[in-house]
Amino acid sequence: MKITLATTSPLLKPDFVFGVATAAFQIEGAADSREPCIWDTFCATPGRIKDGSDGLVACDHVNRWREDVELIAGLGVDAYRLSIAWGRIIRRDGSINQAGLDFYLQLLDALQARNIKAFVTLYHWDLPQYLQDNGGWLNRDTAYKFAEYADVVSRAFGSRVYSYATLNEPFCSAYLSYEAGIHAPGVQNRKQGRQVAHHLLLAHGLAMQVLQKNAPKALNGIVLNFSPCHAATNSEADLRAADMADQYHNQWYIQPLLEGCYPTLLEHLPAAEQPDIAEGDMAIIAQPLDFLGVNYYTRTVYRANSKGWFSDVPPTEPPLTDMGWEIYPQGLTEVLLDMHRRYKLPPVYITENGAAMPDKPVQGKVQDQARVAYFQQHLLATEAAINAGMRIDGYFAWSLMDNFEWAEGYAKRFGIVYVDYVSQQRTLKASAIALRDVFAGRQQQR
Ligand code: IFM
Repeated sequence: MKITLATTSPLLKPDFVFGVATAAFQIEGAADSREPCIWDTFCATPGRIKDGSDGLVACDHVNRWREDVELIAGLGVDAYRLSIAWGRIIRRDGSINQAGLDFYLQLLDALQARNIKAFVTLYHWDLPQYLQDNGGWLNRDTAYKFAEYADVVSRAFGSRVYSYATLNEPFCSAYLSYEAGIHAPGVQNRKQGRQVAHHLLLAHGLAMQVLQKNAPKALNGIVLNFSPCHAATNSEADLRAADMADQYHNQWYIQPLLEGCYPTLLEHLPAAEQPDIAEGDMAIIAQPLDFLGVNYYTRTVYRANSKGWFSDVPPTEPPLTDMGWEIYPQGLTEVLLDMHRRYKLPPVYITENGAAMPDKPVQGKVQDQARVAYFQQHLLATEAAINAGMRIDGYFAWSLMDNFEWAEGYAKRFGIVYVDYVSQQRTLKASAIALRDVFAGRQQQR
């Protein structure tokens, strides 16, 4: 099966950026050459990770980065999205780990030598444990520490970086980590979740000021995840529940950035459960953005619950991915056009999109046709948003290769490249070949 785009597709225009994405903790390994992070602690806590695994070796990328850069270049992408491990750069005593910086500098140089744009995310969930020991994201001071880290990185990397994202999916670092308790550090506390969200957004605003000063030519912004929130029924209660979920899970993160305020839902929360917001915070948060990264995987359905709040209704009907997430490509067009209508947006990049599938190599090949179909449908959904008048400048497949899928461990495979975790052999799946063909066809037209 191939991925087919019409020759007139806006995705085939010369400036549209195609890339693949990864994140430090999920692929790097080499944990002994960085500070421990909250995910190391979480992994070491029995019962937290489904397969009992950890990120100590992962895809051994720190030792295999040369091979991985060749792999990326071989796909014919324009860009590679990676994240930096904070604890590989700043030690517990506050000193700078030059070896950690050098690792990324070599990687960035190798990408630049191959004309691959580096999209660098500063924080993809791996908070150094030494900061967690001091309160982590509940401590307002962590936001200022983040700006210092952004300063060190952006000075060291110079012109090697095409784009910086401050945070990846602050919803996950706040809600999944502090309310749902399923991500590190595994807390279940509503007030804390909201406080963490606020401090993350503050950290973003402070770091944006640093990035615009140190890297004014880079595209500086943030990556948020979105899921359209649909009502389980047409009842007034369920429709209201879906609207609350949308405010809480989607607008809570984008509205402060673009309009300097939280959604009105905040005012309806009990005072004791509202975040503390210091004078001037919202102005810091609402720094102008050069781009907004949008991560999309699925939609979510909600019903009203007896507590006047909302509960999600997990999907049961196929098509589902191996994560149990509904395959719902039209939801991507929906969230994009919804924010296009609501906000004055900067240029948008789809910074993550992909699917976990139960891949198995057969005679050395991985025929992940369902993933090929997933990409085909979601590329068309992106195209539909552009054709409806929205500016979207790029699309990144999640993920370059199979990796540590957080609380799911290594059992869920999102890669377009199959990783054998025993031999660390990488094998292109059919989806990688299909995407490579799209990119190659495009090069020929240029
Ligand atoms: O693997 C994650 C990634 O780290 C952040 N976005 C969602 C992906 C799939 O769950």
